[in-house]
Amino acid sequence: MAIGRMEEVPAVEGFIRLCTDGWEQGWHERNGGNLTYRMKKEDVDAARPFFDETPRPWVNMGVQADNLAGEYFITTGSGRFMRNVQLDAAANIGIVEINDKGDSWRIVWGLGNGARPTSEFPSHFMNHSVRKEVTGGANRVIYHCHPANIIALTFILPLDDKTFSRVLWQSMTECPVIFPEGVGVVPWMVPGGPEIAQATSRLMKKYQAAVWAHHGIFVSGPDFDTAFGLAHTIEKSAEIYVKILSTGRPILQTITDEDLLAIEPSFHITLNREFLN
Ligand code: 2HA
Ligand code: ZN
Repeated sequence: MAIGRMEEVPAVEGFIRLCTDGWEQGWHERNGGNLTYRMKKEDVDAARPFFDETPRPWVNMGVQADNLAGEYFITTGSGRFMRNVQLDAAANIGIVEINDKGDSWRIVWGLGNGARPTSEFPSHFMNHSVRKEVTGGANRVIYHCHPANIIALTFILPLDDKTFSRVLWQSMTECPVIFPEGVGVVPWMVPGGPEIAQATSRLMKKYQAAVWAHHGIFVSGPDFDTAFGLAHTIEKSAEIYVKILSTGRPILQTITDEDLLAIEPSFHITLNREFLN
């Protein structure tokens, strides 16, 4: 059946579904969190019939990436609420085109009533550039959300990559398989600014995910399922650890470093040796 509206374009449909899933998890109070997707050529071809007749003016981003020149992104809107995306996509998300210098965007669809791309667009953009490069073009999704348990851990654990990676690996057996390189940790920084964008993109050269202290998580992935699944896995593991601590009982046994290493051959992974004792 022919596609009759933008919301039926598979990439847009997947984008909307992730927004709804994140809202249902309780990760997107008010306007919290944001999502961007770097479209494939076939996505752009499917979406183009629904683009506005005239694109809106170019807006300089203050960040630049050669490897994103000419790309199209689906993005949530600044100040828009994830819970509303499923009800009115055109008002709450949109599609932007990047210019041939890789330093400006213009809206070609959606973001109605004067909305702009997410306040974290510079962060997303810089991280798309890094992830596109280190994954040979495979990475397409950047997702930021505010899950309560991982945020809670940033108040009681030292803010270093090794501590967080080990706690997450040891609280749920699938974690080392899903992120064998571990996770990065960014200390508290002003949201939406260039500093948090740069600090995160430094970490995303090594990791698929970064924890933002007292704020949330920032994940990447090749598709919506994988990126959402990564956030879901990290938060589930954090929730288990918070529950363990909440019992007030001493930890009698855990997944040891020996156990972690024993996972490697069956799952064809290599754990980050910096995080093993
Ligand atoms: O979109 O979550 O980090 C609102 C935020 C900023
Ligand atoms: Zn946030």
